[in-house]
Amino acid sequence: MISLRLIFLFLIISFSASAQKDYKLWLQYDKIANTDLRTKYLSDIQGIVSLGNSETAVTSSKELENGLTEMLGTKITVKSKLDQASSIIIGSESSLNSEIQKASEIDFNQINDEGFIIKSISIKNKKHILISGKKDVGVLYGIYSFLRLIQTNKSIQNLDIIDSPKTNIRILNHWDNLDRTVERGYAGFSLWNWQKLPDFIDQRYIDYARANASIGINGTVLTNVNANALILTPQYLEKVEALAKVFRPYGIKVYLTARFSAPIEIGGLKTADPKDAAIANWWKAKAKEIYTIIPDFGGFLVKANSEGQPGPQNYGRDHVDGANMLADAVAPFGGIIMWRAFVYSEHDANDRAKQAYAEFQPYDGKFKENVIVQVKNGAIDFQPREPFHPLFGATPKTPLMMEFQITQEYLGFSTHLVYLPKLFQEVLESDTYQKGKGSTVAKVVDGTLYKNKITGIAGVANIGNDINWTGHPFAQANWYGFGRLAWNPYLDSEIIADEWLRSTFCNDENFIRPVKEMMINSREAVVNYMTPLGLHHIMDTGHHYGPGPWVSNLSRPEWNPVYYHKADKNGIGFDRSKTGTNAVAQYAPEAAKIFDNLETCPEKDLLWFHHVPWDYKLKDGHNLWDGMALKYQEGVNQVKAMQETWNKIEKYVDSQRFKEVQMLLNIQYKEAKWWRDACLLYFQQYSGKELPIGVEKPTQSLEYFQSLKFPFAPGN
Ligand code: GCV
Repeated sequence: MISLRLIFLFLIISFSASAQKDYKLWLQYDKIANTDLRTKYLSDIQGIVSLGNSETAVTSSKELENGLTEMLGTKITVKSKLDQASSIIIGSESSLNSEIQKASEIDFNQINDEGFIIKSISIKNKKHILISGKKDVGVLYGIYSFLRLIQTNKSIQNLDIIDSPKTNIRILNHWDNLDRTVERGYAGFSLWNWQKLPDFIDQRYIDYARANASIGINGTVLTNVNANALILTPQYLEKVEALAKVFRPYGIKVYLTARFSAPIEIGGLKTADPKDAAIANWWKAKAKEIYTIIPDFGGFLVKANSEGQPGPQNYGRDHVDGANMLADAVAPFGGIIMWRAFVYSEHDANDRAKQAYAEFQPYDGKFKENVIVQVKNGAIDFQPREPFHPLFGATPKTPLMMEFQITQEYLGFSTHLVYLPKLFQEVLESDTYQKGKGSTVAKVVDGTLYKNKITGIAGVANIGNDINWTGHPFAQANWYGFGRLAWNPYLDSEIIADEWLRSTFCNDENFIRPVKEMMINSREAVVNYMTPLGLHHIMDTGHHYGPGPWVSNLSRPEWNPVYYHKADKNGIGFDRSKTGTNAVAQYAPEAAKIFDNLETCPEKDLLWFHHVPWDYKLKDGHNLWDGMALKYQEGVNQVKAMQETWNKIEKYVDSQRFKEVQMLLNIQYKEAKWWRDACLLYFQQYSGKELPIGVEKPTQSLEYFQSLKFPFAPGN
């Protein structure tokens, strides 16, 4: 009996240790396995000298103390004065005494207000490492960067690191509703427990802030863009204030979504017309009310006249009128307006891919200085692959911020392992040619192309209250990678994967090498088994879970997959060339020329821009039908290879995360085959051709796949 109890206790303890691993994200701070290395680090790190005393400075030194103590396996203590021990000295420019300043010879002009410098220095013949910045928040970022060096087992000799974020606003967009459901959320319910706020501060809020600060995220929009005006009432604002207070020491500002009709819904007014003085005054008063309790409130994110949301067009006004009215309200307090360009209308017969550009490009130069237009990475909607949005680079006088989707609405939810930084990097590296060759999307976004004052990158969060935050253990890498790329849009996603794996799992090369490769290939795998060769938006209706290329009965034409693939006896694909909808003309002439010509259009985007005959010869010699079928099969094979990789690394991973990923990969494999079979059976009706050798025969009929229903698919 006793032994049974002991076994039970042991199981509980080991389960909670594993669960903690899941929860701790990339901030595991595991004790360094290599003892020689640990001893080496210990000779350079005998203490911490913390010079600041602001909330952020205290937070930083605690994080450093905890991180180092855990990784070095010895208590590393914090002192306020330098002594004879080799120390990590932390403090902002103004806190450094003349002795440290002289020894470091730091030129603070090399960094911006959020940047940091990590430098090996010598004082009285003793080696120290200085982590500094113009402001305390820079020091905080420097500390996380230093901890990452140790986490990834890098040398800390002769350090001279100078780094600043390349964008101003690095922000998560939570599509969280006030009832705690999350639109397109696949990791449980919302983190924000509105009912218990403001008095109950969940430890999660603090750990959320730590995780974000560690990757440089400095803003969070707490609420869904499909907004509820109640968030702007005093009852909710005091809850928002409580969250802002938790996030402040971590350099994170709080933003809210503004429902355009709020003056009617919570203000008792008869209209929300932006040209009506009473409405403008209502927003001014609302802004003042918010800033009185949250002085560093960031501003509003707005989805207006998009998918049924209210907006200025309800009153015969335009997006400029709406955005500028709100901009005036927050301007006195230093706030900004992030106005989304995700618009398309059922009343517009134009190609949906053209509508946002057509509407927003002519507004260039008309927005107030504190407005930034938020544009999705592609012109349709967060597909596994889309060519970059034509608005990037097309508005020299209007800053644009990137909107990526970290949550995997169209990429297998949180059941599929897809490493998204690969997708993000592909978009950021794309050449818009708007100011000649080399005018990449990254240069638009970081403001270097047109010298914009405000710059930013937003990511639609994949975070919920699941123990592991993101549903899939590897989806944590997408949150991490988003933050790293928002900090520096030129980073290489493979390096980010390396960092993340080492910080989250271990430094053993036998683990890192194969698992990194698995992550890197995972993005192309999902494109292959869902939407190869430029296919897009062929997911099932509403929830977007699984294939639905046959769907044709929705009220709005552009909600139907048949609108996007246009398969018929002659071929497949959306003709956006000069002879089709001429969407290519929205790009700079050089890019337009590349996309317009069948010969030069990258094959990965082929069916995005062209309707191509089934017999069209692809670059590898296959005809289109065979090539497409082989791509679907390749995607399935890639998932199988991912399973094989994972099954070999069991000894490097705790059993819980090992099993979770193993089960999820099994689901992904099943679903990759589902995608392949359903799509090929459906398109085969049009191609009229046999499956080529090498492609497995479907085990179910098309009718079977068409009959599948998912009434409670999450996130919908
Ligand atoms: C928040 C897509 C999603 C919607 C989302 C919308 C948007 O259409 O399916 O859930 O709404 O994008 O980005 O506004």
